[in-house]
Amino acid sequence: MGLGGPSGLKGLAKVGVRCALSTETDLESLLEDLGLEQYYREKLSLSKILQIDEKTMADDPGTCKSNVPLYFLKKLLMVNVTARAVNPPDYSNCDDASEAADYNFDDLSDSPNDAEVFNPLDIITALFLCSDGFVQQELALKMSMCQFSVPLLLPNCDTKQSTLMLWAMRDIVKKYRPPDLSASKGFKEERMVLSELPMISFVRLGECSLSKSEILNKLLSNPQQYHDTFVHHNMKCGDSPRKISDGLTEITWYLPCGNKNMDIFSEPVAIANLRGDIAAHETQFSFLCQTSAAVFVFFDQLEPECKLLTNENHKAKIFLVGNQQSKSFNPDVLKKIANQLNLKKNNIIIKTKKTNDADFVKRLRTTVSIVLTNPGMKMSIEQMADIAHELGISVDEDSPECQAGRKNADAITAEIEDTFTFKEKQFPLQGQIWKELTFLEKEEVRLRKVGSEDIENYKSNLKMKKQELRRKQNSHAMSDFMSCFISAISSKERGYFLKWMRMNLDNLSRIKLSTLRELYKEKSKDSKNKKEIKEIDQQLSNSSLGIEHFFREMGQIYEASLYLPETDPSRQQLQHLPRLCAQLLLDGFPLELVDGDASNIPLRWVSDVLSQLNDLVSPKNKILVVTVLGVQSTGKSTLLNTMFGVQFAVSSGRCTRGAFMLLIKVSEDFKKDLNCDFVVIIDTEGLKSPELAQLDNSHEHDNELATLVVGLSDVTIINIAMENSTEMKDILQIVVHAFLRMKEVGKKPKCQFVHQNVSDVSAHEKNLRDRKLLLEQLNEMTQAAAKMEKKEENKNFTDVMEYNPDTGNCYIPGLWNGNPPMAPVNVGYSETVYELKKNIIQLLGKCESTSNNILEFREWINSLWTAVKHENFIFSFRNSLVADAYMVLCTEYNKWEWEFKKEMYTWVTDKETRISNFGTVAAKTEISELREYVTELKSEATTELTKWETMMFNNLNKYFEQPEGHVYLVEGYREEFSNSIKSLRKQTESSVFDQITTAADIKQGLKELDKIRATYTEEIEKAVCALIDKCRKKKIKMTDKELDESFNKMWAETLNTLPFSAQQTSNIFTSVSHQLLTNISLKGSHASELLSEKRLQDCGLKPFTYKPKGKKETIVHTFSQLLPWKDAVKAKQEIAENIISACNDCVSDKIMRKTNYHDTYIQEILHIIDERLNKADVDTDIEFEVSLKQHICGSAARKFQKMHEDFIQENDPYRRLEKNKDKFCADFKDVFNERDQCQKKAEEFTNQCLKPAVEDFVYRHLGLDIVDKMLTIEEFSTIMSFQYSLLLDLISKSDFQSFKRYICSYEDYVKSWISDRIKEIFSSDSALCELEDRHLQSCIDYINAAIKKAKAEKTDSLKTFAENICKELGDKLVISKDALDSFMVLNKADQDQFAYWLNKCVMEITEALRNKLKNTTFNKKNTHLHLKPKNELFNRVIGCGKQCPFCKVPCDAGAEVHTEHFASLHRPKGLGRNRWNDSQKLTTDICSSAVISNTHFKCSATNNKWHPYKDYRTIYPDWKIQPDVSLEASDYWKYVMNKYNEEFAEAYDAEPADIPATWDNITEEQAKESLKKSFGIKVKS
Ligand SMILES: Nc1nc2c(ncn2[C@@H]2O[C@H](COP(=O)(O)OP(=O)(O)OP(=O)(O)O)[C@@H](O)[C@H]2O)c(=O)[nH]1
Ligand SMILES: [Mg+2]
Ligand SMILES: [Zn+2]
Ligand SMILES: [Zn+2]
Repeated sequence: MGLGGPSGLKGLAKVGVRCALSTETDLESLLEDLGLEQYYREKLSLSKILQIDEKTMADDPGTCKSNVPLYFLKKLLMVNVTARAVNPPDYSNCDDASEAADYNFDDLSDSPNDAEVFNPLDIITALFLCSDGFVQQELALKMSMCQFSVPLLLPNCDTKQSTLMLWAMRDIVKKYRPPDLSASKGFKEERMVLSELPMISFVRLGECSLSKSEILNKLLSNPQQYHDTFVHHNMKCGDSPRKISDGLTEITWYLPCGNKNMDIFSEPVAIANLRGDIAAHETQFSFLCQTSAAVFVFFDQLEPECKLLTNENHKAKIFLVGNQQSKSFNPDVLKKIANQLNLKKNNIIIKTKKTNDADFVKRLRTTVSIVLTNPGMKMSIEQMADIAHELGISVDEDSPECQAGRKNADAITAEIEDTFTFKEKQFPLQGQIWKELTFLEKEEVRLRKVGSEDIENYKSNLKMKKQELRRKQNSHAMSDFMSCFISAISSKERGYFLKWMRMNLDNLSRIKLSTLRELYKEKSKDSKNKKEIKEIDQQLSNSSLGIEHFFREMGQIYEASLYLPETDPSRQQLQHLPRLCAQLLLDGFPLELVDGDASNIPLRWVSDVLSQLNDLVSPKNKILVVTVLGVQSTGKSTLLNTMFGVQFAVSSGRCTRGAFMLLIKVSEDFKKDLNCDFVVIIDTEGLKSPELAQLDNSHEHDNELATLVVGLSDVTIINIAMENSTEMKDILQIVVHAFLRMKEVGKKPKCQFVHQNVSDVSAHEKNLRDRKLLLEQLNEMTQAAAKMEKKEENKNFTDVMEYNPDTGNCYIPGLWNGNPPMAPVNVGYSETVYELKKNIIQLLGKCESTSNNILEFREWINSLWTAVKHENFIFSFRNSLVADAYMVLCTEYNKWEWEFKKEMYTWVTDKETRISNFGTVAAKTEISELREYVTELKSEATTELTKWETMMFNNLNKYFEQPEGHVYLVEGYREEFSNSIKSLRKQTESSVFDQITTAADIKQGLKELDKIRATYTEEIEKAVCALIDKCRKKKIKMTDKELDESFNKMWAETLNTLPFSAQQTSNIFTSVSHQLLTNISLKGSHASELLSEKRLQDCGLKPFTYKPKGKKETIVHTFSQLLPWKDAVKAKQEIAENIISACNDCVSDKIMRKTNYHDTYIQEILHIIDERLNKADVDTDIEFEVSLKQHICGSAARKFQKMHEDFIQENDPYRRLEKNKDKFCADFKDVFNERDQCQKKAEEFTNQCLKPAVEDFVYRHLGLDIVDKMLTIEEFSTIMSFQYSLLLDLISKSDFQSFKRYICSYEDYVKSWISDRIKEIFSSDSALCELEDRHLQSCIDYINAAIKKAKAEKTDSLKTFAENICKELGDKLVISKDALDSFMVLNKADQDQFAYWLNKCVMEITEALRNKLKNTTFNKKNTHLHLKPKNELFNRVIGCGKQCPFCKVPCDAGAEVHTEHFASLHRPKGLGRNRWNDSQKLTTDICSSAVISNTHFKCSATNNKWHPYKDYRTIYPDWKIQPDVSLEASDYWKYVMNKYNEEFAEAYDAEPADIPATWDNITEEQAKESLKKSFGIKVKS
């Protein structure tokens, strides 16, 4: 037998170049035709064949011949028994091929019309030759599941080297029932290469007219069910010539099921079949003869001298099988040979004319059965390796990698005697310690056993216990086995090593486990056997030992090492473990996510592995996740394995524990369809029925698991075995809960129901009723679940789930076609699973949200699991992705909101200016009636408001449509923001209307006065003119003095003729009283009575002090302590002071503008008070409210009274006239003397008319700009980032007083902080100057343009000229009428001259104003601003102003209108004065811990009755207090309280708190870090 060596395939290296046929070997040309040539060298690998690509979605290879092998492979991997039928390819539609432009004549043989087709055996042989060991194993496994024969000896026709496929078959494990076990219903589960079975071989000598393979198939088939185990002549393509598969020896097994009537053979037997003539394959024949119990030789014609058959080394019994009907059949030769071989009659089987096929097969069966009763030779395939070596047949396991892997694996597994003791000894970290750790981790967030202990102390103790356990873990040195394991998986043979490990471990525990599993399955059918089941379950868990246990230990070793100092060498040595594991994940090995035994996730370990994975694949790190959920042992793992070709552990009984994930690559060309780089598959432990779940409280475990995996998945497969509908109901309940929770956190995974074991093909139609029923049940359960989770708005399953009853169901027939072990996989099973796979891939492709990347997946695992550990999932869920998305949304919203406000502010300023100029020459409207003008403006305002409102809605909608940024996660907040827009519009509308009305009313009030003044001016002017005429007539030169005298005389006389009436002032107190009464009377008669007790005039004179009436009021807070009496009083006093301060700000703002009083002013103030009181969480009584309002209104009325009087005085016509007397006089003299007035008048006009208007203009706009600029600073972008900056600043200051102010007078502190920030930004910076300059310049530009325009229109008087200028500026500047009034009509000065001087003066005032502004302090400017930046910013960052009812931290919600208040960071209540009653020590309890504990509180809201903290929402329904999920969030305040414990105690007049031990370890850095985390601040800063 010639060993050809590897040189035979040289030609293949030249890919794409076709060599002349003569130099090409059969193998080369066939591989080329099959499209496999490239894989002959670089073998097909699992990752290559499992990846999801376009082929996944295509049903057949089409017309392309070279696609055939890969399609065969694809179908085979899905255990489709029709896999062999992909050959030949379908040529039915093949026109496009011939249309190809450059028709290649060399390729004629490839043309579709070529009738040449591949023999299936050639395809199989070629595939095995081109696959690596792992693919070979997979091929063999799937072939054996299809009950196809598998290669035992694989030929290579080029090298003439056969290979024993021992490794390839290693994975095949079969279960059967030998006769000796049939009574006990026991069974045997064996790895087939290890079982010592008799082998019966079938070979052919020379030509043979009997189809050996077909006869064999009949031999092995049931009468009812024929199955093609071997490829034979009469099947599709079976007759096409074999090119490379002669010499192939196949093997299959016949295994009994223990039923005499069904079993063909009652003993297990291996059947081998050699392809080709034994004369040409002597080696193979020898091999068979030395390993088989019997060899059946098929022949037509025998040579008399047949050396082949008479070889003495052959141990097997020989049987001769001939066909009498064959022409060449020669009985004489047969007799001779039979004698030579010493064959008995039974050893010769001749098919005669009389025997039909059935009889013939029966005869053969009988013969085989007889052999089996006394086989003589029994040998396992593993043992055949030696014989193979002797004969020069190579063994696939000979490869060095395989051997090295085996050596490493054996070194570990050889030492294992008892799995349980091995685990105890070698895996100490994952045993009891890990379970205790799990308990502590859960208790930390459940606080079930806190009892009467101080919560924070209790938590601190738990933390120390955890550290202690980690120390204990670290005290164990790593076992030798673990080091061996780690070094083995670091080697390049790790693939083989892990496979060997898996098989070895499986072999070790199989016997024990499979009996236990069977027992478990048996017992769990009847829930009465509770105790037994529990015991079996425990035993199962004790005796199972798989690779996952090694990895689990690795994870624990790693996690524990993180508790060592960073510099510790043993910690550093373990740093690489996550990367190692990440590489394995990439190689296709599963990672244990949930440890099913401890029911916990090693979060740090898993996180770090995923981070490493991310590093390895980035930027190709996008993933989509498919999960399966269902009752135990319903074939979930089988389903995934079939679907994706993976190898999750499969077995009957309790098998998968916890949850495993693995990665499947998506091919480059398919990424555009799927939009991800990997598909993650998660297999989970089966859910238990409630009866079983009760036993070990695994209900909780099931729920946790389901919530986790549903939360992680994009598509969840719900696996239901149809038989048992109550079982289905139970798991659906768990599933519905999980979906409901996901909806709450903003994730809406898709789901696909899979109904298994459906027998009928028309299932889908027939099950219409069932589907309806299913949906009804789902709806019912949704309602029940919604009630439990207190989310009753969910009425239907489709509310929580994207589910279409018609397409969301898949009916899968039973897995086996017939009875195992001899049943092949049902074609229907494979085909429907394939449909399901396509369906799921399509669903994945449709996931609108851009898929998560690995890091986001990691974040989901963390947040889901953390929330799952809490008792109340929804309320404990916190995820940085959601937080980020919320933050971004808030930031965006704030931008839109500011845009809106800015536009409306500018609009209303403009309109106010117009109203001020109404009725003057500067008026910008044709409308002469002010009321009418106001109506018009209001309608204009409505249009404007609607425009901007719509814009905001559009922005919001657009925001939620974008694919990035995980916007779907904050979909739940959409409504709030939408309502906020509506509310913003409403508020703005009312304030805009108010402003217009007020401006108009004030203007209206001035109208009479204006008229009077105008008449006066007219009279005076007339008089002056008359005087001038009179004087001129005198024709004498008059001295200045004389002129003065005559002017004075005229002035006095004229004034005497004018009817002066003193201007009436109103009594503002009356108006304010009236408004107050209206406001108070809404609160009932008692309130009105209280009001009438005191005159408003007597109120607000002294500082407000709160004097509670009646006996000691009880304001009770938290636990058993009442908030001390004086603290309660103090709290109210503080509230009052805050309100007073806010109202004072408002009043001074009005006064500063020097306008008239208007009722809207006091209404605004009352509104402020009401709103503040409403927000204040202290219970405010009516006495308090009335006295506070009286105080504020009294004081305000007094100030308004003065303002009003000032205003009237200012606008009094007589006074005004008097004020202008000098000017009139001067003008009179100038005109008389015919002096040129241009310069003087120009100066006057600019200084009195334009300058104040320009200054006012700048101040009107500056406020807006300042806010604009401030809002670009990160800290003002959202409430949360503001809080973050504020607290960060506080801790950096490390000043106790600041902390105290922050806590005790929050608003005050915030206000001054904002002021400081504004000052800081604008004093250090020339930014303000720039802004001022810009406005100044734009204003001056307007003026210059107006002058230019006025110049173009020739007028005859300066007054008209000036008026023309004013008219131009009427919508920009508020023109003082007064200044214009004093413009003498008689001035006939030169217009151009005037304009010249005007320009000059304007330039001068520009400079003057610039200097003035430069020299004005920021504070001074601030008082002039119309829009107060401080207030604007304050309103933005103060949010809704509500405070946590327990610890008083402010609400962080970003939408102005929200239904739930929440805070990112709660603090110990002691910081807010809370103390223990008896000891007077400040308390350390934090509400975010209290709400998950079993403790109680009482306060006035609970009527001083004890109320469980957990149930706080019945008392404070609008608060959402999330538990501190990270357990570190409150580190900031813990640090602060620890640091200033004494100071706080002293300030609060209490005793210092007992600080829990672990608080001492918190560093400033950690405190800052916790702050960052709590507010979701990204690295920056
Ligand atoms: N008769 C029948 N057996 C099936 C079917 N599907 C799977 N099996 C067998 O049922 C057994 C259990 O299958 P698994 O895939 O391990 O089931 P599982 O749901 O993953 O089990 P757990 O992980 O333990 O919950 C295996 O022996 C499968 O071969 C089916 O449709 N019909
Ligand atoms: Mg499973
Ligand atoms: Zn709180
Ligand atoms: Zn709020």
